[in-house]
Amino acid sequence: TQAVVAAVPFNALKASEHGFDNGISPPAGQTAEPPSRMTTASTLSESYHAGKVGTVAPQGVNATIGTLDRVRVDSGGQPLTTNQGVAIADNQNSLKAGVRGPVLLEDFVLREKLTHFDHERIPERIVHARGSAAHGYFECYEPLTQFTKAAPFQESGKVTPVFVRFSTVAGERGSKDTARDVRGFAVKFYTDEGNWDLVGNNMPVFFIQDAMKFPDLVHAVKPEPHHGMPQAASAHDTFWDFVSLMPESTHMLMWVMSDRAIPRSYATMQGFGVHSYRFVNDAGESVFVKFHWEPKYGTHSLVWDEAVKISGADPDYHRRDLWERIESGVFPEWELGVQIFTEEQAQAFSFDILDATKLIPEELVPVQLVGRMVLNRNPDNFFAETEQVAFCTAHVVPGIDFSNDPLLAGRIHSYVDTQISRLGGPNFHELPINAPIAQVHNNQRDGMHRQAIPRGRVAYEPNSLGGGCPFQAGAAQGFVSVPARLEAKEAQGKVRAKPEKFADHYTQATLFLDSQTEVERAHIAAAFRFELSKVTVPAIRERMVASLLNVSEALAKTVAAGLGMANLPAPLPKALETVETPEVTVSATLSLKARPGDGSIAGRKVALLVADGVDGDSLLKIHAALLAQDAVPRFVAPHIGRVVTSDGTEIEADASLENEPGFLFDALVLPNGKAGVDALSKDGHTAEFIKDQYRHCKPILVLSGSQTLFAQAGGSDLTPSGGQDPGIFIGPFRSSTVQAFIKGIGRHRHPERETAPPR
Ligand code: HDE
Repeated sequence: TQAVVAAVPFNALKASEHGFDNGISPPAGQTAEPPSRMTTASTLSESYHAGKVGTVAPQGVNATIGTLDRVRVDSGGQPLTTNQGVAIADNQNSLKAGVRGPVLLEDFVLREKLTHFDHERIPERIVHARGSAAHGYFECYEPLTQFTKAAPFQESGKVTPVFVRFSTVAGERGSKDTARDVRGFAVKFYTDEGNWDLVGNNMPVFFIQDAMKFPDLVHAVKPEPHHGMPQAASAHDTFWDFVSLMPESTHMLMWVMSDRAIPRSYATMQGFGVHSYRFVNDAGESVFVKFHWEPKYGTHSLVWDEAVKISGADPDYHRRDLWERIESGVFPEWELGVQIFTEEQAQAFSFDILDATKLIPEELVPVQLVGRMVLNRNPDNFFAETEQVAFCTAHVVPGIDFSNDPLLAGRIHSYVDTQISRLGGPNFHELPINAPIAQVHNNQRDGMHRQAIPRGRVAYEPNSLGGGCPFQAGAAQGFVSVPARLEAKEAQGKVRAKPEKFADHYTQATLFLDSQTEVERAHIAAAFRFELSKVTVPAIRERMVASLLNVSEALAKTVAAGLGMANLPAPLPKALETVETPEVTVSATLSLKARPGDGSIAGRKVALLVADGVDGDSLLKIHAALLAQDAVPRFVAPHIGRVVTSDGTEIEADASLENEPGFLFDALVLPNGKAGVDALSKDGHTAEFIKDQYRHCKPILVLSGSQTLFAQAGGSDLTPSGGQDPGIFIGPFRSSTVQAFIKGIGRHRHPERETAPPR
């Protein structure tokens, strides 16, 4: 017999956590020894010049991790102490006046322990409370000095450490990961000229145009204030009441009702800076820039039924996925893209680039790839790093500047402001995860929780007693704001108003919809139907359909029919009847179809169903073939533990049909071996497992021995229109079939089989 050990997530830097320092060998190709030195810019730059970009990822070590070492605590082999370092003799019993007597006030050990515990929660983020983060690095491809003097873009191969946090927006800290929602995509670059936070989302536009409306938007989407429901969901009256009265949100609603709002993984989402920013070069010249993150593994989503089921079986689905990818060395990776354009170009566009509800079609301004970002290390402590990290749009470095986007203006204020109450004072920048690598020297002093010990008697400038230090850096070294040009109209005086093009609320909503495939459009209509079906006030549903009529009559009609509306309402009056002709009316790159990534199956979870008596040989070969491609094959059996195959081989099942249901996997293999298949078919979970995989359009490999099992669960290799289903692979065990199956997993999903309602 031969024992097969399941694929354990493994990080060489944390070998002890996986028991690999106890005489067990790490998986092939991995080393239990941490690298002996830090990965530096120059070592990566060598690999870049050797043409190895995209293939060399340093094993979880980077410059920020080094600076965090000073505060890392490792208690291995140490006695328990109080916060004063006094060793504790007894951690079980409080100090009493006799065994049955009262507890004494002098018990400082008990009191310290309870007091600290009583205060160990901090307020959660007002929005984006639920999130997960990782360390990594950004590597520049070619110098961008022509456009910007920002430190990360000055040399090819230059590496800048990053910490990245992904999040949902509406749900509370403990809410499910797979809610229909926007995802935050916040990147902190620890550049050698100070921290730069690019605080973006996984969608390129936003609900509102002016920061003035943000508290209203958030109050509308959060649980309703009288009863605190629903959690992590926009499907309720107040959200739809607000957005149906705010037609500027229509474009964003198209994105949020699309599958983009239910990503498969943080590693398979695009990211966007949303606003127009500025690049500024050494000569002080500036261009506009929009930032894009393009995932190496493609942009992939869940389907709604799947997202709903996952939220019950594994509310930590995205957190777990990010963690496991990094622990197992399949590092999430993105390329940074920039759309660069001038003030003159911007003025000619049919839309306003200061309006965060508009995107710039890639056909109009192409996306240039300027570097890549790799996430290669999980945090050591969730609270100290993921919870305490403070992203602020105000954190920019020389070479990056703001545009006049009025939404951005509010953000520049709000993020610093919120940290002061969330993290308990103005010194949050000293928390290790927030501290820049660049040195900090100024005359700011004191405040709650101050860590630094500034020396000397001088805390003012100008001074002569401190030799004039710290001195003002001047324009050559210091941050200089771009003297942005003011248009004549804007110079007229103070106004509370918007530029006219902001009032075109529908053109780009239609652009997005028209750029989707038929399946994607069907999902958008279904999402509107579902969300609005949860709205109890008919007038709100009608107003929303009236607004959709301005986007697409077909969409409005489908949604109205889905809501059982007898008559279509009149279209909502538009703020602007005549709009400028858009440059682009269909942008293929807005469809997920255009974003398959590199086609690899790295990180995908594949279930191989097993029970006593299955054919082991074929399954072990399939398991090995999947592992060789960095996928995560798991043996799933009626119970966890030992399964004995027909030839007596022992397989260790690390998941059961009950504890990891079918919808948690990206693909399915049904085995050969009569006794095993019979055993599986007796367990009702098997049919559910197959049904969900089938319904969610996942690739399924059906070895001949399971053909009946598959058919009994409702599976078929024909599509509803009678064609061959490209995601179903039925046949005897052959390596060509396995290869075809692997290719099918690379395609992620096979919507040809989908019907609504499901067959
Ligand atoms: Fe945020 N937002 N936001 N936001 N946002 C916060 O800051 C705010 C907006 C985004 O992982 C808060 O530290 C205002 C757009 C992300 O820690 C808060 C406005 C975009 C994160 C705040 C916006 C974002 C936040 C809550 C309109 C995409 C999570 C806690 C003017 C470009 C960062 C915190 C993390 C978090 C304010 C609009 C992205 C309250 C006032 C547009 C990714 O300060």
